[in-house]
Amino acid sequence: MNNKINFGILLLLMALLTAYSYSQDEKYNAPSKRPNVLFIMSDDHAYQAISAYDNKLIKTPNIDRLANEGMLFTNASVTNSICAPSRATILTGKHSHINGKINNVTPFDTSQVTFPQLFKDAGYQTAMFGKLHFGNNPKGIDDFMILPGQGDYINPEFISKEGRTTITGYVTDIITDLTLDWFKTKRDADKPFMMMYLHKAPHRNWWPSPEKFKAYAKKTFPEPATLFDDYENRGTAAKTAEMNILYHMKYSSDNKVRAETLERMGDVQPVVPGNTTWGYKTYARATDEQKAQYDETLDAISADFEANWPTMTDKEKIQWKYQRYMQDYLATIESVDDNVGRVLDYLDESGLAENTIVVYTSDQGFYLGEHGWFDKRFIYDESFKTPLLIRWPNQITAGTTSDEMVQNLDFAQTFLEAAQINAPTDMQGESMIPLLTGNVKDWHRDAVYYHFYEYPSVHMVKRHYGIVNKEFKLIHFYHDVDEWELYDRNKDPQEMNNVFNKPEYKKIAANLKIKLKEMRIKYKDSQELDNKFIDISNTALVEN
Ligand code: SGN
Ligand code: CA
Repeated sequence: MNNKINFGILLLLMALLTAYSYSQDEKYNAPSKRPNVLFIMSDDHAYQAISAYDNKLIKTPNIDRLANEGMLFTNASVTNSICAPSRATILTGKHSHINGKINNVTPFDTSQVTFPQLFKDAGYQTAMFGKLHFGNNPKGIDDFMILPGQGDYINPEFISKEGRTTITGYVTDIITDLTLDWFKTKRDADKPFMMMYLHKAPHRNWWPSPEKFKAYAKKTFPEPATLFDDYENRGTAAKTAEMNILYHMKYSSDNKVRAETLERMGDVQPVVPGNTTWGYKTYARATDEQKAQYDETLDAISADFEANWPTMTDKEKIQWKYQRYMQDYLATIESVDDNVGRVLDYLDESGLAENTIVVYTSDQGFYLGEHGWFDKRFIYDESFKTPLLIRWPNQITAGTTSDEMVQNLDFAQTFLEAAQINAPTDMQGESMIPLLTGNVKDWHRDAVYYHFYEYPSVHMVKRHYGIVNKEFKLIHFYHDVDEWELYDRNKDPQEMNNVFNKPEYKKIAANLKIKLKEMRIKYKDSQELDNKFIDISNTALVEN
């Protein structure tokens, strides 16, 4: 009897909870069945290397499908252009200064609420495969196999609930195999799913699969207009950053010239200080059979380098390194695209595509030779912006584009609203549902806030914060400098001229300064916090 009453009360409670669980249902025409979410993210994938954005460098037909069948965001950005902080922002829906993961080194406070937990609590089945970057037991995830830290391209090790295992093969293929295997063997057809499918590629040092390494080493790519940038008309930060292709890209670990060749040539080392051979640690992981598949191409690269380097001008060295860089970077992306195709095909074959939101993004953008750079960190466009393509049948009109200022900060609230789960009120983003469903009038943000902290550290990009709207970008570099920069995004899309001190921009700069101040208050950032994070970082900034 008692049990019956208890059961009745339980049912009543569950009904109440369901009714309460989503009270924003006016905002979009929610499907009767809650949608699945497939969140695909790669590591350091520049939008310049997705043909839906720009087809000069590579064709990515599978990723492009999401734009053709969904929406492409041309002004999507991150709040802090570096790996682990971006992931923490995505999981928590909060800026770095609130979630505490300001750089790759400080620990992530796992007591925080992350959006996968809320999905799990709401009855979703959750899974994660690939690179998370931190932790070994992501909260709210039913099934996972994640790479430790940065992970490896060849024969990578994975962490799961059962411990660590090494899987033979190429990382991008393996992460996909694990994802597909989960869909085929573990998915509970009675529950919606939230899958995080997270690629390691195309992170440095860029190791392609053997076939693609061979094929891409023969290709030549167009150079960006600003490859030989001398940073005139920019501030100290651009001039002192250590991510220049000529000076900071390594012939060995990055460009894959054999250590023996460099040692024989002797005089190469001083040109790039610290041109160590440790990058070959990826190659060292390969079995003899796997090594043999790389050797012919590696030998050809070394032979070409040894024959031509001694007579190269600095300009030619930049060009040679840029081509090597693109060959490897883009080859890793072709694998990502092929594998995304495998997963999209599976969604089609299994009938899941119809009710699944598919997102493709990166943890930030990347420089592909623009301003003579590789890597990221800056608020300048190539690293501030990130690719974002979303497909959601019956909600997003196929083939649409949005230039609204959306951020990785918004993902959690967007997914939660799509899944009809209430978002915690202290999340700091905005749900993108109005944009996805074509109700642009319900989208009210016109500018975003950015803050980068990891300095002094690898690549030496100075601390800075700023405000960006569709027309302008105002930046304050601080800590060991106090410099302001202003860019006119429409007139100077390559960001070659800091106009902060130009009289004709005085009023604009003053207005933006006020807005930036308001924004810092709105997001609860402050000089006090800036100083606190400087103190914390002073204790230890060792890259992982
Ligand atoms: C390593 C890379 C850097 C990269 C950081 C952070 N060097 O230090 O180029 O910026 O990781 O990357 S490497 O020689 O080890 O590849 S992040 O994506 O994790 O933020
Ligand atoms: Ca990254």
